[in-house]
Amino acid sequence: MSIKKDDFKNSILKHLKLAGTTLKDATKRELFDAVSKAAMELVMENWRETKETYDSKNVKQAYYLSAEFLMGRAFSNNLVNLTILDEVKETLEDLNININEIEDQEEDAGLGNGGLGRLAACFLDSLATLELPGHGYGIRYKYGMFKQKIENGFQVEYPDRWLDYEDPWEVERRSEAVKVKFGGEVIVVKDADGREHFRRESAEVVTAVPYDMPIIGYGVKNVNTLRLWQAESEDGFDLQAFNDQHYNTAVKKQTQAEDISRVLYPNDSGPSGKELRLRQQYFFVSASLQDIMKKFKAKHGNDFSKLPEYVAIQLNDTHPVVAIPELMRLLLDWEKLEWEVAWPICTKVFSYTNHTILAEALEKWPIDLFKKLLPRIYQIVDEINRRFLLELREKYPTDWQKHQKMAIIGDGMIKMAWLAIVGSHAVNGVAALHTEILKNQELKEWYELYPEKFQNKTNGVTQRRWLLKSNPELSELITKLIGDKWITDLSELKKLEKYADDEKILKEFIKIKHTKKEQLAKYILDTLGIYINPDSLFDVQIKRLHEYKRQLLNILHVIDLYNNLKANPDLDIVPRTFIFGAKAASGYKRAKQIIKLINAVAIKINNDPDIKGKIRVVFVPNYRVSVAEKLFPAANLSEQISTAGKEASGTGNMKFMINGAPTIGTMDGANVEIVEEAGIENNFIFGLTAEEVVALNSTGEYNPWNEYNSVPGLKKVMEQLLDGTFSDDRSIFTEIYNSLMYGADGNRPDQYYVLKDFASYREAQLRVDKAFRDELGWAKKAWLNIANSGKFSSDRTIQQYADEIWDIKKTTV
Ligand code: B1H
Repeated sequence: MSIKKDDFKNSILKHLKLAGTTLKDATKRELFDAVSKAAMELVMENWRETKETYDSKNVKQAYYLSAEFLMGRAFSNNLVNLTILDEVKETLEDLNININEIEDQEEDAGLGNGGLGRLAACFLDSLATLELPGHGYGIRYKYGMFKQKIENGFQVEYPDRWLDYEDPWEVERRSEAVKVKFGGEVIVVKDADGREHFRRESAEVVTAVPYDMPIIGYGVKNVNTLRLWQAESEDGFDLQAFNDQHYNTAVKKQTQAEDISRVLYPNDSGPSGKELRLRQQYFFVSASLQDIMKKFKAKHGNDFSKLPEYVAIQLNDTHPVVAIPELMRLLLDWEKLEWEVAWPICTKVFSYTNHTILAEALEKWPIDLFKKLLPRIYQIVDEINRRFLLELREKYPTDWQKHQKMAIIGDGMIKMAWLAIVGSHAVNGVAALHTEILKNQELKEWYELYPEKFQNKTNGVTQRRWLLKSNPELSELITKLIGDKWITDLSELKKLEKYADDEKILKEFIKIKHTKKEQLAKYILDTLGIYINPDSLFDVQIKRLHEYKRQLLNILHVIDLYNNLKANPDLDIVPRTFIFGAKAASGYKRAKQIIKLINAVAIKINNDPDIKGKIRVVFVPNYRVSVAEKLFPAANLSEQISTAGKEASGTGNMKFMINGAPTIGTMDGANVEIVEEAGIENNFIFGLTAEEVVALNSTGEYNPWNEYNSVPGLKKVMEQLLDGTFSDDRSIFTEIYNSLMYGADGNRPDQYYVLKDFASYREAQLRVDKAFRDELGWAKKAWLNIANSGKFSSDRTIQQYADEIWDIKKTTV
């Protein structure tokens, strides 16, 4: 689309006027609101037309159910996708307004933890851009991912008050609110035909109010919808109790209802098992399914056999899996279908994505809790389980162990992943290696039972946000060389390969990388007061803090390097800046200790004059989408060093790649495919393979003391965790030390093989150091990574979901 600058300007002025202010008096936030609302006017028409088109063409639509959507900022991204960013920028310049300052008024929509939530956001962008009828359903958390501050080297969490100002990019749709019931009693009534009817008595009723965000396709008219539900009490507060001066009682019901959408659980890859979490899940799932059914019935009446022809529902991990019994409930209790009719409808509608094999992240709910909160849903799960076990017994008549292992209900728990597999027609992993591990190890018996359900869908990222928007300088160079088709077809980047030996082009690329590094250095100086040298190698690890991701391996290597520099101040190394960004789950003690260690090492090294600035360590607090947009383009080296077999895919690895940062990493997750595409010679692979990890696990013979005693320098590094080198309080890193050397919390010593991989990692880092000295040689590696990153567009991923799972079709508006 294109805009008339005068019209847009007048629209901005109109919105300022409606807000009771003027161009002269408006605060930056008021300007942000006015400009956003002016843009929203352009969006609204396409949004309505999109709904009408999908409706009149009667197309199948997909719904992505996810407890998390890590959207980040909407402003610039939406202007980019509307293809009006430059015009808006000029319009604002005419008004003496700097667009960057306006952009910075917006809080990130941090409604997710990390990769899983951000993947959902990238998928929505791709759906709209590919003109596919696909939408998101989730929760409008009042408080998203907590704000992280570093105080005295420790992480401290503060609430994320992202909704303090009204969000101009969302539309409240109160008239489409629905009710969700919890608890109470299930009353069974038999009718004359002997059919059972289920009614609920004395349930707690919560109102789900939808708020819609437009998902704008790039350069097309399609505007899809992200619908987020907010929980409210059905009838406000209890006026009677208020009149009787029982204030707490008066608002209790209200508070209890609002609690449901109050805050995102900040546990990446590890659920909480708490009742409120189950309430959140059922709340948004029930509201979404009621919404989907309402739309279906308005269009197709009561012929529910047609539901799978018009509706596909993707379950993003197990968090929304209660949708399977909930749809059964709607079909059985509300629509009076027979079980045998309803069940195949369900399995055809649902498909399930698994995002992790970490045992602690596999959701299970205690039967008692589940039954109390969702009595009718429990009955249905029980029946699903009963029927499934019959099927299993038929197939494996005497294999009791298998029956026990695969039962949906067992050991006092409801196993949500099992329910997901039984109730879906497709189950997918998120990278080739991950899917193989699911098929051959974690879900082996399931794969044997239902081989036809299993698929791989390697993750991807949207190049609109992660290249076009966040790296306009590199985008411009690419477009100059190969045209702009890559924006909607990333495989076009392959055409860059022919410039891999073109010195002039590589130098342009080097210059751009330097510009992005200067911009990041300025941001870090402005926000943290820390100077970093843009000529040093920017070595970046940004992701959630988790032991399996091994930030610890990275920082132990930094300590070793520091020791070597202290011993030999003239050591010839490439100057490096080690950059970290990571939030730890609030209750994850070890992760928080590792953050403290990184900060302690940073202070020690950055203040040591002997080091002469050769190495620097920076921990960027409050890592989030908007900061990621500054970090990826500025990176020289991408740290992807998880214990092999543990990182299902990773998506940060892809964002580095498309911005020209080679990977130092293990053969894990999508790293395997990155190396396959870009060449092992253009990346730095090290460490145990997933198979070797499995083998080591099973022998139980690994002993970290062997590495401790034999790998040069390692003993010293480990001792420094205890001897006060990095902290006056000698005790604070003991637990890290103990977990590595003795094991903790019932785990084996060094369960993530940090010491085991240390030597191999250091050797890979030496290869990096050597390669980086050859400026053009390095640029060529980086360039070949970019040229071969086509596969990692979420457009490719989404087209595969559309073709191979959902069967939805491109629908042009
Ligand atoms: C991933 C999660 C996750 N896998 C539970 N699992 C959560 C699990 O709040 N919870 O309860 C939150 C998140 N997140 C990530 O998904 C994987 O670790 C990455 O490897 C993968 O790239 C990403 C997207 O598929």
